[in-house]
Amino acid sequence: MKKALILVDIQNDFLPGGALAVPEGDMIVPLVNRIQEKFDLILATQDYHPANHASFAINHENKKPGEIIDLHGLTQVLWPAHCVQHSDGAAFGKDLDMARVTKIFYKGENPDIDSYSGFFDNGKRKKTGLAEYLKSKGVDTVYIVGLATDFCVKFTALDAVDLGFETYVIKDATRAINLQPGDFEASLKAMERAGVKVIESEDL
Ligand code: VGL
Ligand code: ZN
Repeated sequence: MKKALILVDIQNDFLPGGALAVPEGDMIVPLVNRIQEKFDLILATQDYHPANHASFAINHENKKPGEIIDLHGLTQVLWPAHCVQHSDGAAFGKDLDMARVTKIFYKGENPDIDSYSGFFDNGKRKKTGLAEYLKSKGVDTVYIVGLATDFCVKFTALDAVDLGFETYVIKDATRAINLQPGDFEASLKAMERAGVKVIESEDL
């Protein structure tokens, strides 16, 4: 069994003060740093949007963040502009230990489609290369942490299971956006139903 730890989108815009701040997002950082010693392979995803990205409310007339639109046939939540390429908001949190991260997988670079999963865009049209990289390293088990539980962590975990990886989400090393109250718990349940094992960091 070869295990990898995947750090999902632990970027300034998802941390307090960021454009799409996840409540308590900063609280996972010391924990994520601490658990890294348990893994041989550590990877990160980085939400990395061009300024004209279609997921930004500002790029649509008369739309506000939180509204939902149909984007080329896919349901799309509109977000505040966030994680714009080369901006400080797109950078990894300054207290996040990146020294042992061997590869970063970018997502959300295509302006016409959003990308919650670290593996594919939301239409599953294009791969990020994460699955192929994990397989090339002989990884069969992935542990997922980061932001946000109810979006990028969830879709990364669901795809990981689908791709045949034994998949764990370390619940206390994630935080949710909670557009609706209860989205954190609902997303954990949805992941469990799909075969993701939801654990606490103390179970490692
Ligand atoms: C995310 C919304 C938009 C996430 C990324 O990382 O969970 N959520 N872009
Ligand atoms: Zn995004």
